Amino acid sequence: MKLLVVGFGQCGGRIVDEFTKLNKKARSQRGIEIITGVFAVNTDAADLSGLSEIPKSYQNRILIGSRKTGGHGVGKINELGAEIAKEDADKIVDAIRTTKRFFESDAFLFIAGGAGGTGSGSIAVIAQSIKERYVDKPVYAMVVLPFEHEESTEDRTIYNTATCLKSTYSVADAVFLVDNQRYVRKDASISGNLAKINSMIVEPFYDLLCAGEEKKQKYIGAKLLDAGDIIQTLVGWTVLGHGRSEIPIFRLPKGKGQDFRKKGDETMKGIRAMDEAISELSLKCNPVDSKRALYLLSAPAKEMNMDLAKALGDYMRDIAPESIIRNGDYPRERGVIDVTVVLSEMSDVEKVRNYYIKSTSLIPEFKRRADETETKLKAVEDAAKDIPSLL
Ligand SMILES: Nc1nc2c(ncn2[C@@H]2O[C@H](COP(=O)(O)OP(=O)(O)OP(=O)(O)O)[C@@H](O)[C@H]2O)c(=O)[nH]1
Ligand SMILES: [Mg+2]
Repeated sequence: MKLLVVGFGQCGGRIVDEFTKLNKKARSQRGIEIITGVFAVNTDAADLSGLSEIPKSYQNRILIGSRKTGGHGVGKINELGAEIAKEDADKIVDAIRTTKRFFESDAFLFIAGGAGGTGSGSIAVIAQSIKERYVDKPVYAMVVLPFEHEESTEDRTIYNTATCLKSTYSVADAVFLVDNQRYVRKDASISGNLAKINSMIVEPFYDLLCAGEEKKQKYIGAKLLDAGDIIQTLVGWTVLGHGRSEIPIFRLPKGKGQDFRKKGDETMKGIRAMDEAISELSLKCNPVDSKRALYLLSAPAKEMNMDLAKALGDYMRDIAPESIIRNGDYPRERGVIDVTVVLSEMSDVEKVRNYYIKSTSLIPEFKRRADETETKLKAVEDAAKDIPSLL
């Protein structure tokens, strides 16, 4: 499957940088292309210059709203981000539309941090413009949810995330939810390491996108997972994960009973990889709530067997009993068993629900603060009424 990826705001741009790297890796390791175009959209010129992989041209690094912000961002006001995106929508759509390999794209993937101003405000606006123009191509969004410490220090964090999620969900075909906090859970040392987190965020996309693009017979699985399967799976709230088990590259010569033991071993390792994929999902959620799911097993051809395929299928069925489950195998890896999991059409996502509830209670508080500021300003103005003006 080939994606055209667009990042909005700093977070979005950096993750697209990571997707650009992923495409380079697919090209050099596997000789295939999985990305048709990379774009970063921002109100902040410095953030655009800070990117490293996206081509430096103004068609790929798109500065919007420079008349309003002077190229310095919108300072967390996502309403302003949305307004600027509406004004400059044509500029963005034209850049996307005229990219060389536009028509090879199976879908769009738009990415933004929910808590900021530019990305949070603009992602849904541009998703809507693209959706109206290209009715047949799915538009997927990835919204990155803030770290816990950001939520506790600034109310805008929650409010921006809630408004971004609501608007994006209403226009995109599916929304990948990615919770920043999940990536520091296991290893606190990476808490400040956004680059590391970004590479973990894009990791599950590697095999998922590559599997259907293989042209060589020996890398095509018994059950090929292609763009059609992925598009059929992606609807509404979506999470994804990736897990891996190491397996020895060289084996001792076959002894009596070893074949049987080996098969059992592989099945265990496959299950362990799937376990990891599920426990490392991009957002904590209950798999029972998913209505569509997908898993991809990637391992050396000789390690894939019916027992392993059945064990993984049973595992998925157990955790997501109401889901339509699609699957595929990808005989590519050496020395590892990789499992990629996507859970989609989630009927309930606690974290999203909480953002909505908390923001609703914040609205009167924001109004009260705005009124208070106005009253104070008025008082200052009143006090100045007898002072002569120099203008
Ligand atoms: N995973 C990840 N999250 C990031 C990254 N950069 C920022 N974020 C998160 O994204 C949110 C802030 O969004 P930004 O993208 O910085 O904001 P923006 O869209 O540029 O908006 P303004 O700067 O307010 O105009 C916060 O929750 C950050 O933790 C990144 O590179 N990776
Ligand atoms: Mg910014």
